[in-house]
Amino acid sequence: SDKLRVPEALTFDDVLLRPAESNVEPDDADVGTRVSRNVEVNTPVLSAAMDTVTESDLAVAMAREGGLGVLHRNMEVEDTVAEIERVKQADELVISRENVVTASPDQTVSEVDRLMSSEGVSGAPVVDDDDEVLGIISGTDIRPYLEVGETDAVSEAMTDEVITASEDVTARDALELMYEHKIERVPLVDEEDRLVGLVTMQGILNRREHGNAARDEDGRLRVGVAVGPFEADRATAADDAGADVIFIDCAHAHNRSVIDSARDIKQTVDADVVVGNVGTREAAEALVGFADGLKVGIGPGSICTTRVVTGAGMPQITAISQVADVAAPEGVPVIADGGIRYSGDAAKAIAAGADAVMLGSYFAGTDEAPGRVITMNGKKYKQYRGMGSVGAMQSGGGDRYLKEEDEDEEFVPEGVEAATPYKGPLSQELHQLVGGIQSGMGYVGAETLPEFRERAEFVRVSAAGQTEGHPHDVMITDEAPNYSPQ
Ligand code: RVP
Repeated sequence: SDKLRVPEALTFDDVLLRPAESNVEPDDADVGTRVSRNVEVNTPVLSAAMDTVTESDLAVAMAREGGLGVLHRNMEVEDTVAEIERVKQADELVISRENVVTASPDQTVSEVDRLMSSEGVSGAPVVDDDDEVLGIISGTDIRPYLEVGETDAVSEAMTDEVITASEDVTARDALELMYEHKIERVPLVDEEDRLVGLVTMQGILNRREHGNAARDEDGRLRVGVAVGPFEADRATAADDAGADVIFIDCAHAHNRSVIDSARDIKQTVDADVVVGNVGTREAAEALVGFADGLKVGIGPGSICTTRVVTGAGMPQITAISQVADVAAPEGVPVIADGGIRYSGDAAKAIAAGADAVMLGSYFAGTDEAPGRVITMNGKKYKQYRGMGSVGAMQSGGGDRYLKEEDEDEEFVPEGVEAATPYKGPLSQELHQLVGGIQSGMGYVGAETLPEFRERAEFVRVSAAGQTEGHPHDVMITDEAPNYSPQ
């Protein structure tokens, strides 16, 4: 029957990039891209919105390296807001009044010491009831008092000759002041000497150190947030809190009620709205009219069982290419989500049409991911679970799979709970990933990602070719930073 005259669909291992004449050195290849209509980043990589991958710590690390972290949504809406604020404030040059930790002159030195360590700051302006700046107190002022066990008041210990600046001070001037007076922080004050903000040496150095960071117009780190397909309240709250991109997070976005809801959400927020996941041309056509970005992936994820549980799915290279065929002419960016094990997979995803890639398992083992390191048989791991696993669905978010929540019934999961090797800091992993993409661009002769998509040609790989491509007939003795056998 016609039903069995079926088209072929391909995934990462089915193809390779055909080498082409090149005058591009990998280090010069520019990987800047857009993750959505209005949001540019310097690294074409996003971290998955999963509760074992992206919370504020990882999102901060991602943005500092030029990419975008997408906060998961297995939390209360108010926690989503707090998480966004944590990312937005991480590298803020001027800490605004409400976020400055202050001391009052009649607190005891040990009280202030405890306050500073719980807030993670090393110094605090001392203000009176009218918020007028009287002095500044830091670890160096406090230590001599703590040594002798005295409970003196802050007013005794603080430095009362405070160097302040006005609200509109530039980073350069603030830094000059700090160097000149050998101080670490400058309170900003209004005409009446009332505290309006604080500039710290650490804040300025953070900015300098992360010159490639993904930042918004105000210089704050960028952050993405996942919301459920029908979670207008979380979307509005995330938008108000300053999220740069809102991701409508659904396992199958080519669904009438999901599309209607996503369109409504898009109309009520300022942030860009990326909709997913999709895996076909028709799905892209249904969404491209209003979405600011499309996310691709039906079943490729490392912890995903959608294809075996439901029998549905789309091999990822074909899915990316079908969606990009529709989205690219409309100027709508495409994000390839899931199934990326090696940097070469990321290069293939982009060459097939993606503007950026999203990874879960690749980052779940890093220091910045939630959860602690576990040791099994002498090896270190971190927990990594699908958002459609029983554990993750019990913590919320079953609507990702368009299921009604019913406490009496057992879940039909579409994901598993697993462990992934512990990897150390995220920056190292990302460095390998981006370096691999750049080298791929070198083999194809592309200086930019748009050029990469245009120039890239694929060849089909046989099973023999697949074996040839991995290390073979040897025993690996030293682990490479970017390769481990699957
Ligand atoms: P991977 O990088 O291969 O680990 O895949 C991560 C992606 O898998 C996520 O961004 C998401 O789209 C998908 N996912 C998350 N949970 C599940 C599941 O439980 N099936 N799938």
